[in-house]
Amino acid sequence: MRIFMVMENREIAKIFDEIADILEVKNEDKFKIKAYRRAAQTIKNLTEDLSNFKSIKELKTLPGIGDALAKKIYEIIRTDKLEYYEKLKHSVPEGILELLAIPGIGPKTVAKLYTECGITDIESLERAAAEHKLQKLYGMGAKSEEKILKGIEQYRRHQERVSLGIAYYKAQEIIKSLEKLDAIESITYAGSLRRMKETIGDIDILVASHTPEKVMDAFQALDGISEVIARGDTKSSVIMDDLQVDLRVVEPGSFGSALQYFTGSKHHNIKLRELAIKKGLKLNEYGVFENDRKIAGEREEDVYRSLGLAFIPPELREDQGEIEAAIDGTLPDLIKHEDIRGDLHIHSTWSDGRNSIQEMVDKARSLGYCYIAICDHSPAVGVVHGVDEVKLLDEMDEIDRINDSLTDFKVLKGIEVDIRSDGKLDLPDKALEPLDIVVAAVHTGLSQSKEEMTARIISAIENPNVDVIAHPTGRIIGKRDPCDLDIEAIVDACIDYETILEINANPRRLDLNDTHARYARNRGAKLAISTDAHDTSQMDLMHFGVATARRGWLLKEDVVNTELVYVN
Ligand code: DGT
Ligand code: CA
Ligand code: CA
Repeated sequence: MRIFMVMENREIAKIFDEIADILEVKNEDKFKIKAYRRAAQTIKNLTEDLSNFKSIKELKTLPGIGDALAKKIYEIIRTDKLEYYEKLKHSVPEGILELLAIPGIGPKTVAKLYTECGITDIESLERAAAEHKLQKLYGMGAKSEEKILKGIEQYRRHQERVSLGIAYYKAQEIIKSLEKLDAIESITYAGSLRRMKETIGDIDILVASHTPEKVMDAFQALDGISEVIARGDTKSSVIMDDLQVDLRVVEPGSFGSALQYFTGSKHHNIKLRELAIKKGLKLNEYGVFENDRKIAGEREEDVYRSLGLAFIPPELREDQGEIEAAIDGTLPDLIKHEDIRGDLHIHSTWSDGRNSIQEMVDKARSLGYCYIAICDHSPAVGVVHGVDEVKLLDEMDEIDRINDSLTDFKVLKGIEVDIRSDGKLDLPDKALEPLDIVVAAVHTGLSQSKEEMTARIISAIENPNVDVIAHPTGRIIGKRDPCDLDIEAIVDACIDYETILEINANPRRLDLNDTHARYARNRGAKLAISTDAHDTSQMDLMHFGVATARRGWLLKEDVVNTELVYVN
C-alpha cells in the first residue's frame, strides 16, 4: 500500500512558483505566469491544509484558483506529484533555475542569458562574465557584468553553512536587541540552531506578538543588515553579517506549534504529521486540530502531548528513532549541562594558553565545577612553549601549591601528549605515569591513510598511561576535514583498554561528532566532554559539547566528567 506523505501547502506553493519561473525564463504568456504566481501566493496565505480539500470543486472556491489550477492542485494532493511540472522542468537545462537565486538576476535576464549566450548554469555565467562576453548583449554593459560577478560571489557565500558557534552568538544578539519591545510576547530561535546542529544554514527567529508589523519594523532596523531578501506581514528574511536570518511572527496562541514546526527537522516534522493523520488529527504550524477544534498550539509540550508523545528534546529531532522512542515511552533521559562537574582538558600559560592555572581555576570555580585537569601541550605540537619532561615537573609543583590552597576543588595534573606520526607518544612513559590524567591527541600528519591513522591512534589507546583521546578526528569545521579514521576500530579499542573518547566542546571542533558519539555510547564506550579551553572565556563553550552529546543520545552515566571527582 502506498503511504501518502501529503505534501504541505508551502511545498505546493513552491511548485507553482517554480512553474512561473520556468515559464518566464521560456518567455511564455504573461497572464499564465501571473496566474501561477497568484496561486502560489494564495496557497502560502491559506491556514487550511490543501490536503483537506475533498474535490476539484472545493478547490475552485479559493481566490484565483480556476479549473486548470484546481485540477493541478488536486493531482498533487492525490498523487504527491504533478506531471505538467515534471515535464516542464525537463524542458530547460537543469542548472538554469539556480541562476535565479543570484541577487540581481530575474527570469528575464536568465531568459536572455540562455537564449543569446547559451548560459545554462552558474559556472557558465561566471565564465562568460569574466571573459566580458555579456557586454555584447543588448542592455548590458561593463557595470552589469561586474554586478553579476558580485552577485555570484554573494550567492556562494550565502550557500555556505556557518559553524554553530557563530550562529548561536548572532542569534543571542538579535534576541537581546528585540526582546525589550513591548510588541513581543515571546521570542526564541528555532531551526537547526535550536537542534544544535554543528553547522547552520540560516538562523530562524520566532516571535509571538499581536502586532507583527511593529516587530517587522524593529527587525528590519537592526544593525548589520546588508540585504533584505523578503519582507512580508509576518515573515522577513535578511542577510546580516553574511548570514541569512529568517524572522517569523505568530499569534501567541500558535507559538508552541510554530516553535515545533520551525525547529524541525523537516524529516522529524514529516513523520510527526503522519502520526497526527493516523490519529485523525491535523498538525501544522498553527496548532493541533481535532475536527477543526484546536487542541494544542500555545505550548510546544502540549503539541507533543496531544499526539500521545512525551516532549522530544530538540537535539533529538532528526528522525533518527526519536518519534518511535517517544511512542514506546523509551526516550533517553539525556545528559544536561548542569550534570557537568569538571573540565578534563584545559590549557594554561605553561603552553599556549592565555591564562594562568590559577585564573583557570578561579573561572572553573565560578562555573561551579569541582575539578579541572590542566593538560598543556607536549613539545612536538610546536607551540611556542610545549611542556617537556623537565618543565612538566615544575608545572606539577605549581599545581601542588594551588591544590594546597584549595578546599572542595582539585586541580588534576595532566598533559595533552602528542601522538607522533609513527604512533609513539611525545613523552616517555615515566613522565606520564605520575600524572592524574593523560590526554593524547594527533595534531600533525593528519593526511595519513586510514590504516596508518587508525593504527597510530590505537597504539595510544593501548598505552596504559593514556586516559583520554582528545578531538579524535582532528577536524576544524569549515577549515579542515576530519582525518580518515576507522571509528569502529577506535571505539572497540577504547572499550578494550578502558580509554575515554573526548567530545571536544569547542564549536569549531565538536569532535567526536554527534553520530560517532552515539555509536560509541551504544557500543559501551565512555566519553568526556571537554572544552580544550585556551583561556577563561573558552571554558564557557561546554554547553556546545553537551548539546553534541545530547544529539548523540548520551546519558549522564556515559560521560565521565559528570562524576563528582574524576581521578584516574
Ligand atoms: P538549516 O537552516 O539548513 O541549517 O536547517 P533548518 O532545519 O533550520 O531548516 P530551515 O531553516 O530551512 O527551516 C526551518 C524549519 O522549518 C525546518 O527545520 C523544518 C521547517 N521546514 C522548513 N521547510 C519545511 C518543509 O518543506 N516541510 C516541513 N515539514 N518542514 C519544513
Ligand atoms: Ca535554519
Ligand atoms: Ca530558515
